[in-house]
Amino acid sequence: MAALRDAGIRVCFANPGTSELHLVSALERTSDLRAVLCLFEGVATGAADGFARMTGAPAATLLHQGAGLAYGLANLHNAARAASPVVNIIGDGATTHRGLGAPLESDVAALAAPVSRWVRTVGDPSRAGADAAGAVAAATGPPAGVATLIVPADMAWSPGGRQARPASAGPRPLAAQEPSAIGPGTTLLLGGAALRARGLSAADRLAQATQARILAEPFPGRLEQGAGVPAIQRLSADPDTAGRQLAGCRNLVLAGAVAPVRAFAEPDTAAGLTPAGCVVERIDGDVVAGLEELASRLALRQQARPQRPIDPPAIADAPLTADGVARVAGAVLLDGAIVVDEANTCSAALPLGTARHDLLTNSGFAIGLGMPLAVGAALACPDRPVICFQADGSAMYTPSALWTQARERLNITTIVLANRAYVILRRARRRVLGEAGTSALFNLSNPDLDFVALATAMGVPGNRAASTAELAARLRHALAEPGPHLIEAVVPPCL
Ligand SMILES: Cc1ncc(C[n+]2csc(CCOP(=O)(O)OP(=O)(O)O)c2C)c(N)n1
Repeated sequence: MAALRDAGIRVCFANPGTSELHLVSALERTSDLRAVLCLFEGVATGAADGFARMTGAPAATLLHQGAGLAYGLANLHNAARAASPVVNIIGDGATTHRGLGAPLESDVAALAAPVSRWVRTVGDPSRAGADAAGAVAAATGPPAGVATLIVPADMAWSPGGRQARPASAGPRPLAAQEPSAIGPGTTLLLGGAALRARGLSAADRLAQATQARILAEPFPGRLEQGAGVPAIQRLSADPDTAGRQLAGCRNLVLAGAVAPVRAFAEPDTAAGLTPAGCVVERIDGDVVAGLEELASRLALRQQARPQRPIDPPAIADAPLTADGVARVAGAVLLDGAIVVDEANTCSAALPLGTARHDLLTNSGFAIGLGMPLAVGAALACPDRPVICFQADGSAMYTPSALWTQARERLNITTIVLANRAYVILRRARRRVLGEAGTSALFNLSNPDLDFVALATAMGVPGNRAASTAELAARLRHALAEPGPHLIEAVVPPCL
C-alpha cells in the first residue's frame, strides 16, 4: 500500500472481502491514500476510470478474487478503451489453499488478461512493494491502461514485505511524422489527448490553413468544450450518419483516434466506415506535439479562429424532451463543470451552451459507466460541479454509485433521462432486421422505474421534472446546494 502511495496513487475504490483483510488493514494505515467504499465492483472500476481521466494520474481499485473482478470487468473494458491508468489490486486465496475446491477459487489472471496491459501475481512478500510500483508504472505508460496485481492472501499476511522505490517513467515516444497531403478533402479525426484545448487549437489552426475538416472520435474519454476552445463535431455512433459525415473524404489523418468502424457487424455490410479510395494516415507518438508541429509548419501566421458564438438558448416552458434537457442544462451550466454523458440516444443534443467544460463519454460502450464515472471525476475535482446525463436503462446497472455519491458528499447532479425503453436496441432492430422496433425486451415500463425513490433510498435527494421550467428550477437548486442530487427527467423516446 505504501508503494502504491509512493508511486502516486491517491485513492483506492474498494469492495473487499475476506481474502483482502490484511490489505484493508494496511490501506487504512497508509496516510495520503484514501479508501472509498463502492457497493458493487462496477462502481469501483468506473469511479477509478473517472478519477484517472480527470487527474491524468492512476487510481486504484481493491477487489475480491475472480468473482469481484468479474463484476468490475465491463467498466475496466471502458477504462482500457479510454486509455485510463487504473491499477487493480485483486485479493486471491492463499497459495497453500489452491486446488482444494474453496468456493471462490478461480483463475484471476485469466479473467484480468483481456482488459489489462499488465498482469502479475505476487509470488514473494519481499517483492510485493516492487510489484505494486510495477503495476503503477505499467498503468501510467505511455501508453496508459489497466494493470492488475493479484495478491494471494498469504502474500499479504506473511512477514518480509519491503517497500519499493517508484519505477521511473519509460522513454517518451518520438514526435509526429508529417502526413503527406493535408488539404481540402482531408479529415483530421482527433481522439485521446488531441481532444484537450491544446490539441483542438492546433488542429483548428491546421484546418483553417489547409481547409481540412476536423472531427472528434465518437466516444471521447475527455473532450474540452465551450468558450475558449474550438468547437468540434463528433463522428456519429450511428453508422448511416457517420457515413454521411465522412462522404467526400479523400485523406483521413488519425490523431489519437482509430480508423472508424461500425460498432457492430451487420449482414452484408463492410465493417469500416472510411470511404472507398480514401488514404488513411496516422500521426504517431505524442499527437498533441505532432499537431502543433504541423500547425506551426502549415499554418504560419494563422491566428486561432474566433469562436463561433453559440446563441444563449431561449427556454420557453414546454413538456420535456431530450433536446429540452440539453438546452436547459446548457443555459444553467457553469464554467468549469464536468459533464458525464451516458445519455445514449438522448445525448445527440449535446454540446451544451457556452460554459467551458469537460465532457466524459463511455469510450467502450459497456453500459453502466455514467454514475460511477461521475464519482471518480467528482473525487478528482472536488471544486468542480459534475452533471451526469444518465439514460435510464444504463442507470440500472450500477445504481449503487448513488450511495457512494451520498456517503462522500460529492457535488454531482444526475439527470436521469427516463424514456422508459432501450431505444438504441429498438433503432438497431428496425435498421438491421427491418422489423418493428418495439419488444417487451426493450421496454422498461410495467412497472415504471421510480428513480426519485431509488435516489432517496441511497441517501440522494431526488426530484422529478416533466417540463423545461421544472427542470431549470430543480437544476439550479441542485447546483446551488452542496452534495449529490438526482432529477428524473421524463422524456419521450428519440425514435
Ligand atoms: C454491459 C452491457 N450490456 C448490454 C449492452 C447492450 N445495450 C446497448 S444499448 C442498451 C440499452 C440502452 O438503454 P438506455 O440506457 O435506456 O438508453 P437509450 O437507448 O434508451 O437511449 C443495451 C442493453 C451493452 N452495451 N453493455
